[in-house]
Amino acid sequence: MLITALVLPFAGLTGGGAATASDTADAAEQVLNGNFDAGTAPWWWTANSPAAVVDGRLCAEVAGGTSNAWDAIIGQNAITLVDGESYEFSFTASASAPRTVLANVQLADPPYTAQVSTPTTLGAEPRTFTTTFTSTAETSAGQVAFQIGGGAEPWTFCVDDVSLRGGAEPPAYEPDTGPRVRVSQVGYLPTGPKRATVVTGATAPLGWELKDASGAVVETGTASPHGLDPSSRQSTQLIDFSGFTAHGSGYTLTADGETSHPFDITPGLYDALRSDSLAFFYHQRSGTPIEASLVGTDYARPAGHLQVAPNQGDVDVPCQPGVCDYRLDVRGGWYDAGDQGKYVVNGGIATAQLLGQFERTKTAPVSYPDALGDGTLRVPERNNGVPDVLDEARWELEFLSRMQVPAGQPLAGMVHHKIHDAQWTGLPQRPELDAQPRELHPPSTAATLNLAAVAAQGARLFAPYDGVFSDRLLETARTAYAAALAHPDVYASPADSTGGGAYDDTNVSDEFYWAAAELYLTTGENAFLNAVTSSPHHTGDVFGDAGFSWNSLAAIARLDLATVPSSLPDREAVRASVRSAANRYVAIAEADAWDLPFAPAGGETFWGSNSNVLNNGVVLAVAYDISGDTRYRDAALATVDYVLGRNPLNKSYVAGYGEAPVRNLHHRFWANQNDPSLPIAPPGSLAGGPNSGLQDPIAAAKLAGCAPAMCFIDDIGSYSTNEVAINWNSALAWMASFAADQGGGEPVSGRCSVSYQQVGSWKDGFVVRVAVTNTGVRAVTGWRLSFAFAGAQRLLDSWDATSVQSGATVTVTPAPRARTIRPGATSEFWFRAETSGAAPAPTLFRLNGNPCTS
Ligand code: 9MR
Ligand code: 9MR
Repeated sequence: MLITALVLPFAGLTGGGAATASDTADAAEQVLNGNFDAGTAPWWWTANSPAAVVDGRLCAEVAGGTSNAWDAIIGQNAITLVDGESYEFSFTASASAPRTVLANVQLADPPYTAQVSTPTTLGAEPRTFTTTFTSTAETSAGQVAFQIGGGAEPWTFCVDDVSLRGGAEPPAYEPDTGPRVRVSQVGYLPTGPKRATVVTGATAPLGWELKDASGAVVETGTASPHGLDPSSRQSTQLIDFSGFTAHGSGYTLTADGETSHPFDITPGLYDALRSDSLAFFYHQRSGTPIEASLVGTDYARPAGHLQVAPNQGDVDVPCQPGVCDYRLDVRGGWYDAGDQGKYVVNGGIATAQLLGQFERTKTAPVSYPDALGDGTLRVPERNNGVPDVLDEARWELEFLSRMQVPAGQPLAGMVHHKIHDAQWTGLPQRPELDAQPRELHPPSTAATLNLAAVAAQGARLFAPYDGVFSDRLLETARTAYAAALAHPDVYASPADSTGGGAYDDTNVSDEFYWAAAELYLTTGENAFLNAVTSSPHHTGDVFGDAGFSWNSLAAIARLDLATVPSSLPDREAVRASVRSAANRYVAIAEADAWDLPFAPAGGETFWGSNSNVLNNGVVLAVAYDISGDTRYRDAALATVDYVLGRNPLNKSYVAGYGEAPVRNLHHRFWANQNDPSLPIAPPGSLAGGPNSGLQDPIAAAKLAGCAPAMCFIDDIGSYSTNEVAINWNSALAWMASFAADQGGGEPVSGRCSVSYQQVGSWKDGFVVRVAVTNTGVRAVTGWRLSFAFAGAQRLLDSWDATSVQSGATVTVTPAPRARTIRPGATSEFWFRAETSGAAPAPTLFRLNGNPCTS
């Protein structure tokens, strides 16, 4: 970085305890969080001087061996300076050994012109320095910078009470919301719903025109006035152009004199999003190099947290003082979010949604299992014979298992709630350069049940690919569940949020339900069935209007009980409960200006709201999968439209997607806004989204008074609106996969029916008779029947057909004499299979790829 420092005389600078009284004392404060009460944001620093809040001050460990003052900087950007206005700049600072630093108010970008650049000599005792100046710059891109480089030896710089008073009140933040016609900036499926929202004062119905890329009008219509939308406090009208089904790119919608961002209409619309939203998880991997060959050079980085200096974890990690006296190897897993903590409760839901999107393809008629198969993702394990989405989930399952308290220790079988830095690191912070000590935090019942649930789900899904791993997962799940029963109320402390998030939760009845459900679906055992059916969640309302998240897991349990094949006695009631929730969501969407099936309490938005929106989409998608009712599919897809730009801010909340995507996500490595040599978040990364709680200094300073759905700012400092997180991207990935599957159009059903009957069994196996009936009007010749085993079933042999098992999927081709099935005729075959655990009959059979009734 090149800095042109204009060195001012010492005049105006006073050292000592008391600040000079000045007429700027009551003037507007331009520095945010100058006393570090809100942590480190929005302050940033160069990688060679990592800083943290210590005893209420910001302290940086400054590396030695640099030449220039500006080789190490602590700074804050986006400072507004007004030409001709006078300012008072003050701060309190100290140094571990006497040093002279430069305290600057300057331009953040070339030519970095300084208004003040004061050589300031610091000592061990904190001293307050004050200087005044009159700005000669007019900018909103000013910077306060402490240039602390240039020393041979490392030292510690501490600063507090940084203030820059004067000028005008910082200008009110005005989001650029672009054209008032709001569409999904990515586009629409030819056979799917196509709806848009116009923000307008007009009360009479507006005419609209759909234009193709050449500007030719291809469709016209009239919008429906919707009135005031409380989420944005704006008046709206709705456009429905679902009737237009041609394919193409570069379409625009025009209404009320405004033209939307361009969008596509194509069946493959969501294919890239399906893989990019999953690639996010590879990017977030800890304990392995992120390879340029898979992600490109911008995103490649060395392994983080493999105990290579300066990293202090995660291979041999102690507990927080007093928590335990053993150490654990907890390498691997995914970093949670913009921070580099690893939290079992959040790892749980994210893993469940990756496993779940794969498991869905075994039962959902409109799904394409191959799209999630081996070789579909940019992961190191591609082409290992295991579907890549399962490889990605395994990366986290291995980590989660390592968090379990070893046998022989107090609380054996319980799971440590989390592992993270002892102090919060700031931004940017490359994982491999994090020098903080890492610590295990106490075990919790919630974490233990998260492991029990996902290990049990993993056990059934991995059975066809890796029996040893599957058995190990099931053992882990059983141990965890038993430990949770023995210690049912060990809660993470809400106060435990130094250096990492708390993820506290004192209601674990939903986690108990979830773990029991997954264990039941995997084993079929009565003890787990009883725990499921006796849980208050089994018949309670688990699908809230505000969606589910990391601390409300009963919905995931219910969705799996509704879809994964099992002998659950009240399975039909469970499936009906998903449909009735979906009916309610459809009604909410019908009343909403953005067709959004989301109604948070009091209309307020909250931390991570985008994932709750998408999770309501997940419930609707499952309702569609089990019923075929396209009203559910359409309401589900509206949640994807919303995150892709059809929203009050006209912002695509998914990096790299749409015309106006988020760029400055809160992330310690994708911290381009703070350090231009670092990348922005990779395509497919989802922002947390609107949060009317304004829980970070940037949001608090810039968004006061915002309408709930507009409480969002694309600034790296706004961690309460603009962070990424594994549990948010897992919701996006689930929905992207569902949406991509819808691009293939309506399945051709009603042409076949299958009867699958177990006709004999022995200790570890069974015999099945399968009858395929042609219910269509044409003969089927050269047929192929496929289905997926839900659990550990393994095909041994078959009669009257050739059957081959690959992974979970069995593909059957007829004996030569049975090649043709005439309309109304039935072809039969038998097979034998081995198994352990529950061996439920598959519920979805496809004849030549098309779903049959069963
Ligand atoms: O940077 C942190 C971010 O990754 C977390 O999501 C967020 C919530 O736990 O916290 C951020 O860190 C802030 C912390 O919560 C409070 N102190 C200030 C931290 C940022 O400087
Ligand atoms: O997603 C979490 C949200 O529900 C909480 O309100 C918030 C504050 O506790 O924390 C969120 O989780 C953050 C976690 O604490 C630390 N890593 C980043 C997570 C996403 O911001």
